[in-house]
Amino acid sequence: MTFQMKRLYFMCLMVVCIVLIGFALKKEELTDYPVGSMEYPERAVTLRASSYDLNWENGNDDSRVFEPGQTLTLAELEGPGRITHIWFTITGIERGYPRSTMIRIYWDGQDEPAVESPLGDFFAVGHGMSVNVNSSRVATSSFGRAYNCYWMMPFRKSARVTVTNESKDHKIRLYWYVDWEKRSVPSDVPYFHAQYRQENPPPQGQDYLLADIEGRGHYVGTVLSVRMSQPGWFGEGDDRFYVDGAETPTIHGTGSEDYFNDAWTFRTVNRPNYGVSIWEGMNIGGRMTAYRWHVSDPVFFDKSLKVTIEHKGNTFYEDMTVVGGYTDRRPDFYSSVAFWYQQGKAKRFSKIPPAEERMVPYTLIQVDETLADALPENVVIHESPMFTNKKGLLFTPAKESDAFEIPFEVAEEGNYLVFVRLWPLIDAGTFDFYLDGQLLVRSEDLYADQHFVTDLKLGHMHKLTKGIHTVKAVNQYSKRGTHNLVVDAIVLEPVGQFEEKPAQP
Ligand SMILES: [Ca+2]
Ligand SMILES: [Ca+2]
Repeated sequence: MTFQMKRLYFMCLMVVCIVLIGFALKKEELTDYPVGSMEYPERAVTLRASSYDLNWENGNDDSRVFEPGQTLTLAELEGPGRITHIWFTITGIERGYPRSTMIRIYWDGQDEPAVESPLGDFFAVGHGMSVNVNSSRVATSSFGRAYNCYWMMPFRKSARVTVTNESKDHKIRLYWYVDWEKRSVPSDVPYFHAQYRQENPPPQGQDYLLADIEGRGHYVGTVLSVRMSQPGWFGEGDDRFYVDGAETPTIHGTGSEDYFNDAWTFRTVNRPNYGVSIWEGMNIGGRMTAYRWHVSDPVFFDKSLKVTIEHKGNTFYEDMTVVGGYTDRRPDFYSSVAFWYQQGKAKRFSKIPPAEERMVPYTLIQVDETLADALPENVVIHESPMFTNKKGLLFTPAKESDAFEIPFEVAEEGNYLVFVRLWPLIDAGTFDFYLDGQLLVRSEDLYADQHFVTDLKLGHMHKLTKGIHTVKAVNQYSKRGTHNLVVDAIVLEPVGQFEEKPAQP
């Protein structure tokens, strides 16, 4: 071999080596592509815990029934990994079941839950109500009966998701998905937390406490519900964030609706990172729920974080003159869920009250029982598991303007909200509703192709004397030709007293 040939041979060898190394590098790039985007996500094993029928090839029993007081584990996951999505649908008969049903999530075998909230409030709907929400982190649809959660929840060793039916008398039925990924998770990962608390009413002279956190992490969201016990406005309240033990607020807000990113009181609105799922106005007994996700603007803390909101506003005397323009004397019912990520085990700042204390006390008057021996013309008892006592009243008017009078007894004189608990159906008609002869709801079309019993609120506060009162439903023209009315019960919810106006000097 000549020297030139040797040199050529060596050069060829070099070229082959470079090409091979190039291929090797290229192959490496193909299997280890960039992280953090939809097109090139970091690889993981995708898994799901769901309520599917274990006899999945031949069965369709895809839900589980929870007896009163029963806790079921929906998912028991072995990490490391992260929960990426949770979906539920639920059927419950009890009035307010989204508040008597609790969700709890435990990380890494801890005996205390990092997430602990009534199901409805966790999904930005307070008061035990069911409404639709359309946000980036939680969304509900199907009249509030489909619940979706998109908070990312990493864990190192294990995750356990439970639901408890804290109703005393009623079963619930639940379908669920817990979607998750088995993947690597950094050793110092902060864990997702959510904690419910309430005060009825919050103390005078102190802000309402949303969160009192110790540790290192970042705050990512608030759900606040208020049920007004006086007419007027509760929401002059500033939001205040005290970072790492600061004695004065590190971050100051200007008012309740301002913190929830709206303006000049509330109205229902759905946005990705803020919204108002419930707003019933400034009337006595009016209910509100708002949410605010700090997704693009988390509040970081190294040692601790306290989050509060003022509960000051104005109140009216009975003659609608203003008691005070900036007072925290209002006896409103406040409840909230704080959402944050933090490393390690969180300090608890709340004890969950029993289910009955999470709702304003109410009385269900089962008119199918009180009227059973004296049913009016065109009214029959209608039996169905949809009703709170498995019975209701079915009124079938013979013609337009036929009326159904429903007498009910008030045991104690007081101020009340009055609801008719009814079942909208495909053969339901349109009705005017009166209380003691006063027209309060006009032309309510009760047609629905969905199956759930719900509350119809009759006006606002009513002063009711002890004794018999009457709800009257008057049939209106229905272009569909359907006329039925199905009533489960009359609901009485007490509301506060007006403040006494001082005598003029
Ligand atoms: Ca203010
Ligand atoms: Ca009933």
